[in-house]
Formats: sequence, structure tokens, C-alpha cells
Amino acid sequence: LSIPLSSLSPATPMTPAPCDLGNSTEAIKSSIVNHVRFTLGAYVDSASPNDWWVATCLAVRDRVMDSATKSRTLHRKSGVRRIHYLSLEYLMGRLLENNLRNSGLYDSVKQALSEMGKDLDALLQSEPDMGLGNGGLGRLAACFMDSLSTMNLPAIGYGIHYEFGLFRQEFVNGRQVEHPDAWMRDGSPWKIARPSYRQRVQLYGRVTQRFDENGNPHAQWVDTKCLLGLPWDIPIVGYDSHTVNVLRLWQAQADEDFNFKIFNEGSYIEALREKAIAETVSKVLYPNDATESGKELRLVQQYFFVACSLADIVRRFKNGYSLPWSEFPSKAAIQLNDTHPAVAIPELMRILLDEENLDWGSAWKICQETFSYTNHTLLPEALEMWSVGLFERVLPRHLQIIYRINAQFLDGPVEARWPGDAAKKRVLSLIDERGGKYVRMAHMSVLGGHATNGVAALHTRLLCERLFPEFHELFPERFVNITNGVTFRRWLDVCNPQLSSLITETIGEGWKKDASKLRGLDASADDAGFRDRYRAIKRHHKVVLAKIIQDSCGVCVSPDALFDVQIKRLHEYKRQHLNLLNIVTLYRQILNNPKADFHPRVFIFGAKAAPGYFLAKNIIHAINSLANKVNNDPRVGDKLKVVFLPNYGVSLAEKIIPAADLSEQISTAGKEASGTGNMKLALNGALTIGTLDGANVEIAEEVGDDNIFIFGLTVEQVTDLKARGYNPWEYYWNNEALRDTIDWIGSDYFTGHAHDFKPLRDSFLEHGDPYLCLADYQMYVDAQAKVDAAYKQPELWTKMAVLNTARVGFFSSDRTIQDYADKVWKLPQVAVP
Ligand code: CR6
Repeated sequence: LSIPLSSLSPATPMTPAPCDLGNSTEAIKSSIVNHVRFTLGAYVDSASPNDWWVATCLAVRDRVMDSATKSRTLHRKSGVRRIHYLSLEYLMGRLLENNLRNSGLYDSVKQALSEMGKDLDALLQSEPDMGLGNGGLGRLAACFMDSLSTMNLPAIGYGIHYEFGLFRQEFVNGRQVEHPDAWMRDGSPWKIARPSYRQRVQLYGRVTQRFDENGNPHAQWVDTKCLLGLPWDIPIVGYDSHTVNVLRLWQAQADEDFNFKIFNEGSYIEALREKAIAETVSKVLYPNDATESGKELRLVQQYFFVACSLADIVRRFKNGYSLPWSEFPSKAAIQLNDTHPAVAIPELMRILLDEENLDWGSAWKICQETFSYTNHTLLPEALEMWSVGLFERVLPRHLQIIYRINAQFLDGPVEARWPGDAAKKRVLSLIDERGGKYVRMAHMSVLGGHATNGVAALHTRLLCERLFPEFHELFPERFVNITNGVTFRRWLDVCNPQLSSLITETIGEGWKKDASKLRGLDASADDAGFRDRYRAIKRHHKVVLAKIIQDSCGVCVSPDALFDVQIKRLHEYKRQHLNLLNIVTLYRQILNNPKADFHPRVFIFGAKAAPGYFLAKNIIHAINSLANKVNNDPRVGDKLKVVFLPNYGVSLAEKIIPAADLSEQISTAGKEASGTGNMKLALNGALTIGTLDGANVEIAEEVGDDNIFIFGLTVEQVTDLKARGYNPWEYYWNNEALRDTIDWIGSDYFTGHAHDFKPLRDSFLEHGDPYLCLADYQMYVDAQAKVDAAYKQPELWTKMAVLNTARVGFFSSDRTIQDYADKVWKLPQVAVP
């Protein structure tokens, strides 16, 4: 039986009459039951908890998909510009609760489940985290997706559909052990495959020439290997808005044609081997945070998702409009989340030059109008560079294009500004030649777009003054600051519904969409009744966290102790080891002076170390060993507890943050680009102890100097000290408490083996203490004493905490996204009816 395909596709699409599923409890109940029966093929009586969770997610998904289709259609028909956010990481966490709260379905779904004898809260906790990111950068992308939908901005997020997200962390004898995170082994109800938008991607091969119909020569990329990219869409539900944008994640697949040939030759095993190799491209997220990883697979991952995404964007432009290419930027803005997707610049050039036959000048103009770039780090070791040899092998045509971009830049604007200055050319070149040849992805990103932004005011200043001074001199108008933000829906409404209700009761609901309205709470700081309720909510979360600590660390902590929290990736620049120095100092003080008036404290850590980062792992081992000693020392009792919660991630953060009293933001000044945990903690009423680094500077400005504990060297002082020649031994010899502390860490006291923490001790002394822990030590210890004194005055402390909640509205990602929309993307809001 053969029916011509064309006869199956009628001229008018077969859109069924719109069907409203209804949001009543009854309607939701029957949706969930239908999914249990017909989607999962289970009996309602014997369905597993996972079945109920999947069925509930699907019932919610059913109710948002229509809005997703509507949003997409409206965005296409209205012809507005869209933002395409390119990011190698999205740390989404769990989706169900966020989608319920944002869509307003929470109460009816809870009721529906409870009428069927099911507990929504239990289902919510069973959802695996979608951990497709390392830390701040990936979580920022997730917050941005939430804000884009909430604010009715037309957007698509593009990324990789990793089969394995960030590793699961376990401690064995205090040491970190990594396990694979098979987050979607059982599938995920949130993602929808879009096979009709599959893309084909070329790699490797060589470049030849072809001639177009007018006889003009064009480069041609031949003898390549091919990969397919299958897109998976995840709907992004905004708060109180009908815009549902999508996050589109690409999964790598083997090219069927390629395999077919080998199959015919009878090499079945060989064909499947090739297929397996192709699929490794989207297997696993690189677990490096803020460090460059020069691996071929990583470059292939970057190009794979960039090429798929650009092909998707170009397809939409060509199918949607019949406009000249010069109009492309009026329809599409592309944001590069760090340099990871920067190969998009030569890729768009390649498409325009080689496939669309544009001339160089027109193509370059389109690129510059389309792209913009966010820089997330000043750390030199984190600035991406690819060896020219590798680049040429994987992407030979792109390297040619990069060389030409470079030549035009150096011979044009650079020569004009600094005639004959070879040194300036070496500094500005896209190719680093100081030992081997490397492509500087950051330089290409600044050059290939119209805007480069830093992520906090201080960071942007340092970007202009220190990282890119010559670029800044050439193109000052390109540099903008856009301070990071976090979504207050997840980081207050979802993780702290009690505080959210108290706020709403006090100042109304408006803060959820306009966070500046939180300032309305300022007056409540002086209201004793309000403070009591605020404190009771904090205590509630501390009780919940104490239970989690008991369950996962086996340590009993009192909710009346001060909860002192440092949660972030483990990195020397973030200085968990400075925190450690202070705890060891306190431990000594308690032993020397058991009667000292010190408010009991629980030091809480959460952090993953990159698997190959030796010193970071040594620091984890040291903190766990210290915890083991302190927690079991009868001389200490309840005064001091130290816990390192394993497997820190988004869901654990949602439990820790509402329970925190003190937020540790103690990076060496000039090293933390922004930080975003600092914002979430302050929002939930944890006071910050921090250096003048990243967004801490702006947090201090917002909450006021009286409501934050700032200490330590400033960026300028750090620079001066290093210029003078920093010598940690001076601090060691001049400060007895510090000396005793370090000697104790270097002894066999904590594990029975003096060599266990030699690497840590050496980093403080023999290796020059690159992050200046010793220089900041005394100021940190003094600031901690002030914290202790303030915490002993509960009314004062709560007042300060309330003022933190009231005054951090600026750090809403809605404000951040509005800044991008106004200053960089020039995007209009499009309300979906
Ligand atoms: N590691 C910065 O270090 C910033 C986030 C998001 C980081 C951090 O200070 O808040 O980005 N940088 O802007 C990179 O990942 C390169 C981070 O998360």
C-alpha cells in the first residue's frame, strides 16, 4: 500500500478546536488519573510514587503546552526580535514545584492529589535535579530563563542535552568520591523531542574552493564527519504570565547515512562503534568550574551545540520572512554566555559567506549586530584558549575565518590607533603566540559582537581597566555593566513560602513581579511583632535543616545555634580554607578558655570540587576531618559544630538558604566576578560576612554598612601588596594565633597523619598563599567576633536581617533581564493573551 505523502498533508493544518483542560480540582484529578492509566499503563491502585509524579508533571505540562505553542506563534507572527541565549550550562534543579507556583496551579494540584490520598510535598521531593551545570554561571542561565518568560520577552535558550549532569558527590573517610548523575535514566516528563527540527553538523575534514553562478570563488568544507543533533524542548513557565518560552537542548546522534555505508560493507560492529562515538558528544557535562579545559571533546561539544542552534535560528529566519540578510539582526539577537559558545561567531560568518554567498563586509556587519558577550571571570586560568593545531583539525574552515578577522582587525583599527606598534598587536591579537599558538576566545567574543558585559559593577570596571584595557580604549561604547540577579520566585516564593506569605501579607503581592517593592518592608524592621514572626520562620527552616544534617551527616545540631553557611563550588579563590582557619582558631580558643562567652555556632559547608583539582579536594578532606574532631570533642560540646553536607546542588541550596543566619562571601578581592549565592542568602535574611568583591560591593550599598560585615583587603590593596612582594611568612611569624592554627593543621592531630594536610599547609606558606588568606586572616577573625556580638542581640540581628530582605530587590533577575533587554538586546515585551 503506497499513499503519496502529499495527500496526507492538507492545505490547511488540522488544528483541532481548542480544548480547555480546566484547572478545577476535578479536572486536574481526571488528568492525573488519565496519565496514570493511559500514558503509563498502570492501575491507579498500584501505581508507584514515580508513576504519580510523572502523571502529575504531565497533567501540568498539558496545561502549559498550549501557551508554549501560542507564544511561539505570536512571536513568529508579530515578527519581533527574539533573544537566543547560548549557554553550555543550565542548572535548572527541580521543575514541578516551580511550574506549579508560577502557573498558579499549586493549590488545585495539591488538593487534587490529597483527595486521591497522595501528598504533593512527597512527590515534589522525589524529582531528580536537572543538574546540567557547574555553579553560578549555569544557575544564572536558569534564573534568566524564568525571568524571560515572566517578563513576556521572546526568547529561546539553547544548550546541550547531557545524558549525565554534574557528578553526584559522596564522602568516603572525609574524601570526595564522584559518581555519575544519571538524571534522566528514566526519561523526564518535561522534555519533548522535536525530530522534525533535527540538524546535521560537520566536523574535521578540509577546505577546498567552489565557484558560484557568477563565477565568484567560495570556500567549501569537504570530507567532513557528520553528526546529527536532536532537539529536546523544555517549556519554561513564567510567573503570572502566559508566555511559555522553551529551552532547546541538543542531543548528539550518529549520522544514519554515514553508518549505512558501513552496514552494507558488513561491518556491523564497526558501524555501532562509530555510532557510540558520535553519541559521546552529548554524554557528559565537563565538571570544571571557572577553569578552562583544553580537551578535544569539549571543543566538539561547543561547536556541535552552536552549529545546531545557529542552523535552527537561520531556518526560522529563512522560513518566517522573506527579508534580505541585512535584516537578520532585527529578528535575532544572540547572547554568548561566557566564551563557551564563541565559535558561533566564525560559524555565522561561515554560513553567510560559504552558504549564502554574502561578501565579507556585509557578513561581518551582521555578526557584530547580532552577537553580544557576557564575561564571567577575570581569572587568567579560566580564559578559554584553543590550540591552533587542534582548532585547525576540528574546524579548519573556522580557523581560516578567524585568521581573516584577526588580520582585518590588526591591519585596520589597531594599526590606525597605534601605527607600527607590534607590542600592541601582540596583546590584542586573536592568536596568542607567547609559547605555542592559541586562539583567544575572549578576544574573539569582544570583537565579534556589539556589546561585552561584566556581571557586577566592580567586575566590569576591572574588565575595562585590567583584562581588556586596549579593547576598551578602541571600543569604549561596547562595554556595559549588567549586575547579576536571581529569580525571587524560586529563591523566595518556592524555597521559603512562609516568608513569601509574610511579605505578601505585609506589603501585598506586587513584589513578586516588581522586586523593588520589597522596600515597603523597611518599616517592618522596627515592628517587634513582625520581627517575631520573621524569626519564627527562620527557626522553622533551621529545624528542617537540622533534620537534614542529622540524616546526612549523623550530627545533631541545635536550631538555636548561629547557622554559618558557605555554599558554592570549592575553589581556592573562594577561600573555604580561610573559613577553616577561623574555625580552627575558635576551636583552640574554646579549648584554652572554656568559659568564654561565645554563642554556639554551626559551620555548614556545601561544595563540589572539580575531580582533578587536587588542592580543592585536600581542603574538603581537611574540613571533614576537622568536623570529625570538633563534633566528637566533649570539651567543645554544643559550642561548635562543623558539617559538610554532601552533594551540594540546587535542591539542597533551597533547604540551606532559608535556614542560614550568616552568609560567607569571603573571596580574595578582585577574584569573584559577581556571586549569586550572596544575593539568595541576603534575600532570605542571612547577613553577609564578606570582602569588597563582586556583587558584595553593591549588596553593601543596598543594605547599608550597618547591616553587613565587610572586612579584608580591597582590590587596590591586594594589588599593592602583591606589587610590594607578598610574603605570607611575615603574617605567620607576627601572629601567634595564626601560627598555632596553621601548625595545628599541619600536625597529626586531625587524622593521625601529619602529611595529610601538607598540601594545604604548603599552599599557605611554601607556595606563597596565592589568595592571601594569611593577609586577611586577622581582619576576618575580628569580623567574626563582631558577628558573634551582634547575634547575641536577637532583636538587633533580626532587624538587620529584615532590612536585608527589604533592600535586595535590585538583585532580582527580572531587573537584570530588563537591563539586557534595554541596553543590549533592544527587545520589546510581547504579552501573550
Ligand atoms: N564561577 C563567576 O565566578 C558569577 C557567575 C555568574 C562565574 C561568579 O562570580 O556569579 O559566573 N564564572 O556570572 C564562571 O563560571 C566563568 C561562576 O559561576
